Amino acid sequence: MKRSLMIVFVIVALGTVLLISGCGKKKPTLYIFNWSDYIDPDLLKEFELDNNCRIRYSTFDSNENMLTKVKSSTQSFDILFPSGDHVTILNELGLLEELDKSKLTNYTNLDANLLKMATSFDPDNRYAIPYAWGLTGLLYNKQYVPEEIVASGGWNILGDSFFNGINKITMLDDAREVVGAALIYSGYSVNDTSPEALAAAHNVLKVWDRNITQFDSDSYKNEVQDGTTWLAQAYNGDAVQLMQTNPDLQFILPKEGASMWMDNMVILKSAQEKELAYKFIDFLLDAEVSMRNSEYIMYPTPNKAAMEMMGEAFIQNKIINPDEEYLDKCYMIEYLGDAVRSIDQIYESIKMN
Ligand code: N2P
Repeated sequence: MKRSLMIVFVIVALGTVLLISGCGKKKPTLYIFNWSDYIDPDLLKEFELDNNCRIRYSTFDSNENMLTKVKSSTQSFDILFPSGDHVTILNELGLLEELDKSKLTNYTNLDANLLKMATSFDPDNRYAIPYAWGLTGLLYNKQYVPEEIVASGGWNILGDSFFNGINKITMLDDAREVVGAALIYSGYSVNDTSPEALAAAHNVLKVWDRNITQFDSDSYKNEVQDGTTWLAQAYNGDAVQLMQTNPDLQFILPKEGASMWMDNMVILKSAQEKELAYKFIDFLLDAEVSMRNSEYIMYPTPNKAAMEMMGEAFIQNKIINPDEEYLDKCYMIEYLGDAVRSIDQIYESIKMN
């Protein structure tokens, strides 16, 4: 055999061996869509290595934006992390896969009480696996906001005349959170859509809006550190993440109470990699993995086995784990059906101003 022919033969043979052994195969890819700053990135790498797959991870900053993308996107996701009310919305749209719990060997790690709570948005826990829960309050930088301004400890700090004309306050880009804060301040539940409750909340928001520069759920995290923003409506765990490295940042759980939410993992009916999606959810349900993740994201997990392993600093942190007495003043953001439109309208009119 001629030397060049021999080389061609070897290359073809090698290629065939590689193809048969599967090494030439494209790795399966899992598409995940989650809130920003809401997972320990090392865990993603570990899962990829252990399962010889790739993860394409994208983030969103509000349920509304997530929903718009999921409905309009040509690229389909496998796993989403919606809040409870949006689990119901996604399910009503027929987008969710009914879960086969036999594929989730670590499901029993979940706290039975929190699973029961989750039935308010997912009856019989058929579509969603609770992931983390938290509260929304106020984050401020004490370099810029004097102690006497925040001393009242209530939501109305947002309307304080100290902030008039200086454009240093942001609120979340989230209708339920913005109108919810005004509802709580006015003495109503975040789920109250009665005309009196909404009129009261709207009036409060008109006053707060004089101080609000933007409705944003992400850039405030840098801005509250560099002085662009002094005070921001923020999720408690995101605030604690920032406070770990910046001692000027403080967080207030407003004295009137706060909104509460539970975020979840769901698999889309249209998912291309369902088996891998189950594996990923089961991986995150492992007690040690879940404990590591919670200590990274700084949100409590509904994983009871993980909570039992959590370090003292996490457990003792009153921003993440407030007393029962405070939790009694908090309202879980619930699915409101069409009534949510009146909340959206108020939010849009405030945002437009
Ligand atoms: C994580 C945001 C928490 C989700 N960065 C609020 N539901």
